[in-house]
Amino acid sequence: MPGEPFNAEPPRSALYRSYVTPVDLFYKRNHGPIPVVDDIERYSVLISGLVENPRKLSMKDIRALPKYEVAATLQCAGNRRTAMSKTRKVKGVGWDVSALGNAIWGGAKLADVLELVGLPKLSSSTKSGGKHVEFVSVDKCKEENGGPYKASIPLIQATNPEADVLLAYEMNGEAERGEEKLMIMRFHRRLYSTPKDHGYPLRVVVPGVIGARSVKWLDSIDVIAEECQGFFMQKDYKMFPPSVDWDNINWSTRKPQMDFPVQSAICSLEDSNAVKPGKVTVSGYAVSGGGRGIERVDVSFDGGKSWVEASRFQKTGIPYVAGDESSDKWAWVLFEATADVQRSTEIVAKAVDVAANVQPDNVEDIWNLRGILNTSWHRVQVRVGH
Ligand code: MTE
Ligand code: MO
Repeated sequence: MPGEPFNAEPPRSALYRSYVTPVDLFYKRNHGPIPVVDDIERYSVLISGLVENPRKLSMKDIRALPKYEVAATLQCAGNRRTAMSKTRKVKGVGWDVSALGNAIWGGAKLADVLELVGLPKLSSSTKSGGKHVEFVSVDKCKEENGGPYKASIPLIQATNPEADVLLAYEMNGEAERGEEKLMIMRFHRRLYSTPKDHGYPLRVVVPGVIGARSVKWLDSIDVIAEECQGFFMQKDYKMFPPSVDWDNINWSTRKPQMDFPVQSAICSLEDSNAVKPGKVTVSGYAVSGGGRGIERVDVSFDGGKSWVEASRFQKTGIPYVAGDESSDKWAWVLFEATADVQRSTEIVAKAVDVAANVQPDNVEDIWNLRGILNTSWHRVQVRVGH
């Protein structure tokens, strides 16, 4: 349908096969038509608002800053929404468990960019007076009445180098295949860029925070006195309790969702898959927000009565992240567990992050009208037959 936003997720069986999600398997979430920014010579990002020296930065200016590569999982707040809708209907795009992906983002740190306009780098103990940094995009959407998609993050996070917020011009160090690659080569003679669907030529990546704040196709940055007043900050992507529905909602009572909670899902099995009796191995992903890495993943082969600890696999090729030994605090871990299964059962996964946060067991308890943050234990029904 022309003009309809393009949304897509890979089959879950494709997702857990590689630690770094290939660009063509990376979910795509758009609120308007995908804009094509192809005149890189003229492309610039205006940085203004509460700054001493407002400035227009070209791609060349941004590329001249130190380049960082950060392994970060981007997850849509609506991931696993379809399952939440089964108990009581929610509003929003339906997603299975694959509205997320793990990429190696390459680009300049926002903290370095903001220093160019006179904003000093902050440590987490410095106050920034509640100011926010707003990202305004090139694409237009109906929720903003034809205006641009936008979002903001606190200045204290934006100017903290350790928050690893990037203006990314590379995704997995490669461009997308086929036509897109040709287009990039033709116009820019460079292979490396963030591909078109994911924000080419420049997108924000806010590690550990719901995908909605990682604005694609960046047009300008404003430093503002309070959080962005746009639709997606104020009238969407907020977490309400199960008692709030469309007839009694008061949007101003809640803050915009930022960090995502601990999450996991089984990817190697779908509901009603048949397996042979004997050893069954399940695989999937686990990830937490706010830089809280994964401590462990528990898997149950009897509907949650007993648990085994899963093992992790695939941790090669992770780039070094300054100041972080483990280098993967923003990234998912892939897990695997095996057990002997003799009859039909429910297989369950739940993850625990380094702050000992655990996923809630039932989706009913975290039901919310927008269907966001379904992080309940992931359950898969399997049939065992000879
Ligand atoms: N940025 C712009 N400009 N327009 C959008 O519609 N969608 C947001 C975010 N940034 C969006 C955007 C949402 S809700 C998500 S989950 C992520 O982008 C999806 O990023 P991806 O398409 O690269 O996976
Ligand atoms: Mo999203």
